[in-house]
Amino acid sequence: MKKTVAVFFAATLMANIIAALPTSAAETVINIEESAYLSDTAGQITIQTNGSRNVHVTITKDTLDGAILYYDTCLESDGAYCFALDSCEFDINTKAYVSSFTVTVCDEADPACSYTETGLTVLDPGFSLGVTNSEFVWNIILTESETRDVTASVSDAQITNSVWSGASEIAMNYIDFTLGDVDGDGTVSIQDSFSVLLYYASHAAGLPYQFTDQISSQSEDAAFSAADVDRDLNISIKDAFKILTYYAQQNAGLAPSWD
Ligand SMILES: [Ca+2]
Ligand SMILES: [Ca+2]
Repeated sequence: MKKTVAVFFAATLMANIIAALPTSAAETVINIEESAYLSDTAGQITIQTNGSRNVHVTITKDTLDGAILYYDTCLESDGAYCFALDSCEFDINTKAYVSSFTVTVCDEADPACSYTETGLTVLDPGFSLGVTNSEFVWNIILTESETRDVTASVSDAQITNSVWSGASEIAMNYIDFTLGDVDGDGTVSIQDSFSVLLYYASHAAGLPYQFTDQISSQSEDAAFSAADVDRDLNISIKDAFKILTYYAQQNAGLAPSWD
């Protein structure tokens, strides 16, 4: 029974695994406060970040009743962050306790720069032969680029010294932009608002207008993200109005805000 369960989980993870790469330990280790939903902690994922970019982490657990949000937090300094995970979800098919998690990491300032992995599995020590804990280590490397590309090398999870472990090396390219500065001239102005209006009206009329059809010092992807100030991945008249409001507040000597 136990051997069958262990083989099943190995096969499940193998389907999601691409290649193996080692990760290095960071000096700073920060323990994230446990979710209120945790009941039988048997695993953890350590997320290592490098450099000055803030990384947003979301972890949900897959259950028969749907997804439960476990963590939704921003990692604001480089180091290693440890998230406790449980194995308390009963799998009616295998008659064993196990938890399957979905983990998403993204650049806090550029949420479109994002990586998601499903099926990160924490085994129950009581049902898995020779396993006392499940541990996963992710090393996140963020690099500025003109386009967003993500590559992930996910190791083949295996039992080492009674620990079910896996490691991932995730390289993510983010685009550097300033919210509201659509033409990239360094300021949020009425011209930026006008560009958004023009984009919205053109697309509403079925015309293939792009931000870079006008003078712009940045790429179309960067201009789009700068224009989408309410971050709904759509360019609407609301974005134009928000930029105009921001510009007016700025000119009035107030502290402008996107909220
Ligand atoms: Ca501008
Ligand atoms: Ca928008």
